[in-house]
Amino acid sequence: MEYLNLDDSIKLSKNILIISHVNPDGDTLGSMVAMRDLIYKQYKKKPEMMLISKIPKMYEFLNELKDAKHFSQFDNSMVYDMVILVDVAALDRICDAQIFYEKAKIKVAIDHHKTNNYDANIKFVKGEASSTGEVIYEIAQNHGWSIDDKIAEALYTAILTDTGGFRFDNTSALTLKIASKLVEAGAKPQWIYKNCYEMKSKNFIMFQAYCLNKAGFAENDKIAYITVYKKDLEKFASEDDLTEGLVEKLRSMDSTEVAFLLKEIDNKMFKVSMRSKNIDVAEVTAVFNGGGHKFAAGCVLKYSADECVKKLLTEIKKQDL
Ligand SMILES: [Mn+2]
Repeated sequence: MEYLNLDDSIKLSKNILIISHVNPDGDTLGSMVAMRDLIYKQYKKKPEMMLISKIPKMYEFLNELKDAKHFSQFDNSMVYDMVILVDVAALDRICDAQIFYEKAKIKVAIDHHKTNNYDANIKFVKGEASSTGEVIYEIAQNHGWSIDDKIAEALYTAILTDTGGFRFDNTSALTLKIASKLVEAGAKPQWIYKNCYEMKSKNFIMFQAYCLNKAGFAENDKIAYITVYKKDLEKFASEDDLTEGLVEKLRSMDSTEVAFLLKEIDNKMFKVSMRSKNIDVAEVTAVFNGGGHKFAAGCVLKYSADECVKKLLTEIKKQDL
């Protein structure tokens, strides 16, 4: 594919669309807003922003997201000069919105997933970056684009959430340097932290307490697990993703080596999220056609809850706990 330069391409494009991924997180949303504002400020063109699913409540503090529209509000026959995907690891992460990407005259991908391998005319993929927000910061620097306080806030949110609050092993010296530059540009760490991590509903806290109370343990508490049924989720009805962070809570226990969460999707069908401190849980979930990383992996099992737990425990015990 012919090499294109981002600056010239933006200048040539009359209409630009930025697409975030399904089940959006802080990185894809912060990156989308930042990219929109960077282009708007620098080129006086206002890209449109597309959501594939609802914005989690915790990210509504990013005011610019009010301009984002859901996929269903777009005219499918529309052809954009430029379509930019942010934090989209694979094209199935934008679901039916792929048609907009396929038709685009200039396709741009900005991402930090090492496995990113779809076609684009312009690609900024940095596997070693903590987040797409970090990649966008570098694009802005390299192009001499200015970063105002709103852009800084969006990029800081992207980096903060993808590094789990600067705790995960993707937090590099560069990540912290960029975060520092963003604070200088006007991002307020305490305010952003409060919005991302301290705005849970009462139902959310009570649901998590309820789940932790009925956690199961095996192998001298080296394995900890929770089963969440549809009826539980309905009972605590909430707009929040009630299971968010739950499996990490179990992992944080000193004795835990492997933690997993079984979430009922349908009768005899469970989505498994597995975390570990040392062992490779991607190897465990691969047995059940799942995928993921060494310390965080998942799969779907089609058995009763008891059978799922039994099968998973058997596989986990094969590892060197
Ligand atoms: Mn990301």
